[in-house]
Amino acid sequence: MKIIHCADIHIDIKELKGLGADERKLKRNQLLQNFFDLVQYAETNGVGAILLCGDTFDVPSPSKNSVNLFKKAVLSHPSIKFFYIWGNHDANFCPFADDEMPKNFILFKENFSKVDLGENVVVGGASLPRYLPSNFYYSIDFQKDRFNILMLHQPINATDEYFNGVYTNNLQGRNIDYLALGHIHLRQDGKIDNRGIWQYSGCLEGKSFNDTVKIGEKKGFYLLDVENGNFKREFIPFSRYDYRKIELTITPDVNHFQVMQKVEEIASNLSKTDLVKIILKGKHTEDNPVQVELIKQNLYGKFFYLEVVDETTTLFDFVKYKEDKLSLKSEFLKEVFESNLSDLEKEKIATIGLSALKGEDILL
Ligand SMILES: [Mn+2]
Repeated sequence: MKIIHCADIHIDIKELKGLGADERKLKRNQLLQNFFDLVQYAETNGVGAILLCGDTFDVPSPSKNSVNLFKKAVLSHPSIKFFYIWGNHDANFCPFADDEMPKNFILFKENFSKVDLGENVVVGGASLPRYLPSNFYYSIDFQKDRFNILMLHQPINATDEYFNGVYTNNLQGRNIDYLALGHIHLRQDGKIDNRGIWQYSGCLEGKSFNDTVKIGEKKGFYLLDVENGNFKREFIPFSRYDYRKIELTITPDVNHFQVMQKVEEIASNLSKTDLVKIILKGKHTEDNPVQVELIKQNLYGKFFYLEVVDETTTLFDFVKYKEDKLSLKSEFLKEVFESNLSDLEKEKIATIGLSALKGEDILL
């Protein structure tokens, strides 16, 4: 039996920092489109169940239009079972709250419950609140001779600002084969005990520069294939617009054209659907600052979104400034270099001071 494990779709996303109105609309609609594409993928590939592991919606009261379309997608695929828990973003929200629950849509509320999927596969889960119900771990009553999947939207072995979290030592011995997790947007996995593993699928599509993927990679979901108590899992890349962060360290001996050449080399591996943040680090001489605007100009229109961040610092010629007569800069440098500080500290303070006196942004 094939099962899709996905999480954190964040339909109707509110925050999309930095994007212009058109890009915002495209990116926002893509999250909903991803869900339809996912259902289509399930249909085409003979998938029996889709596990939606929380934060399917970005808000607890999504738009009527999105909810209606979501419901239609579920209702028009009766051969696929949709398992649903809510997360911290869409807490207590169920798309079918006002309707009769369709047979192929299963909601797990605060308390653990489970459903037999047939072929010896059981899916259980809970939409846990911040503080776990006291009997939560004990209520997981999976049977030994089944393949048991548990769905949760939680930090694992940790507490965060939303949840107190679930701990693997308390899940041990409870016949869990696969813990399908949502909440953390990165792909991660680990062991529960000799029998089971936990897995974060990561979000289906990134929603900020916190969800970056390496060049050549994508966000996506896991496809599980369970057969006779054994299973295979395969990651399926699925995102459309990907966040990429690129760090480039420059040295004082390179000029703008050499920097640009390096940037272009990196850019050639990126695509028009990428959201790109280029962060420049390192040092440049005073008369050779990083040309942020020219870099942007050069790459204009090549990506879905581009941000260039200059985190470089200026390498000052202290000797030149010290020789100045009656200048604030030379007086300041005299103070610093005649102090008892270490050479490293002197250089650091002198650089910060001169940057401040020149009205530059100071990075401490
Ligand atoms: Mn979450």
